[in-house]
Amino acid sequence: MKCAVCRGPAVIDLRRHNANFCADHFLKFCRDQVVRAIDEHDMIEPGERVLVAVSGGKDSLALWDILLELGYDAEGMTIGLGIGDYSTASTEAAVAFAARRGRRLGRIDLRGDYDYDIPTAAAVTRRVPCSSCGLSKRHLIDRAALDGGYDVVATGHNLDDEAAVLFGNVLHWHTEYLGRQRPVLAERIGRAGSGSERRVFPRKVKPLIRLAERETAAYCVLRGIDYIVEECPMAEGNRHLRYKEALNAVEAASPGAKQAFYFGFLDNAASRFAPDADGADGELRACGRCGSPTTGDLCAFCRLVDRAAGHDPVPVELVRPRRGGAKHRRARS
Ligand code: Q46
Ligand code: ZN
Ligand code: ZN
Repeated sequence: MKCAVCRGPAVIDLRRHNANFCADHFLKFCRDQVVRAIDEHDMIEPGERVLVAVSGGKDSLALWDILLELGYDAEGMTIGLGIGDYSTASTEAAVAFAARRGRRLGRIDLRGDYDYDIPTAAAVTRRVPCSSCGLSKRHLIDRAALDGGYDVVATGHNLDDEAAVLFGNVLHWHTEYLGRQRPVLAERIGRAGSGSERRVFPRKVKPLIRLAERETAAYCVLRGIDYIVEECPMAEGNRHLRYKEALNAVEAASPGAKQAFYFGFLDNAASRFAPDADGADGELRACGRCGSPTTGDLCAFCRLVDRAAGHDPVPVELVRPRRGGAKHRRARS
């Protein structure tokens, strides 16, 4: 197996590109894919301050590393979700990476700062954990970006993530979500409250859309980045993972299918659903407690805190969808 560029020994084969690469040219391939995504979708302008949402997994750490390698002014932000050993190890991986690169990592701990955690929120609200988790992460990262004066928030969603979400949205014809499934969500200016106009949502971008999960994992291994390998224990049994498995089966039979599905959607169909997303929010005003934009008196995050805070922590084992034997381990370079 030879590298497609230098003909040296290859370390990875990329069937969907019909090419093999040595370590150096694979790392270059990853950076080039990110440059292309950023350029094609006008994600980040030179000189802008970027806040990377860091989980401690392969995608967010690869993203942070690549943005730094490309010369972007990128700092990190991580949220302690309180999901047992998984969260502890995730935070450790994020902190270790930030220390190694000498970059600032903002930290919020749900239990310490807001007196709840994700397993407890799931138990109290009787909804799947990812519901309160996604809401908490979105709210706190947006808030941190606005308060910290960052121009843009970058998240580590990769091609597999986006294709799986698209698959689910198409299966159920969630047209409003299809209208929002874009690699860039523009910032929004509003007059939340009585004050003058200001940014109420930061711009959000997904620079890893041209890289598959296997590629971000290989990137981290080749760069010697320790990341948390285990999937979140609360994701077991969720639909997103089943859609990924289904798409992996299609991809194995037809390399490039995932890419064709997702980029075909962006090129041919995404704009057709934009009207379904526009106006779905209704009139926005300021949350009575935190000032975030909302359609009601209190934003969804403040309502979640009201319900979930102050309860004794509920152990992960009591909330996780299915009992399993997932192990915690770290990548070794
Ligand atoms: S949303 Fe759900 Fe993730 Fe939160 S509860 Fe775990 S699986 S961490 S990306
Ligand atoms: Zn090479
Ligand atoms: Zn609020």
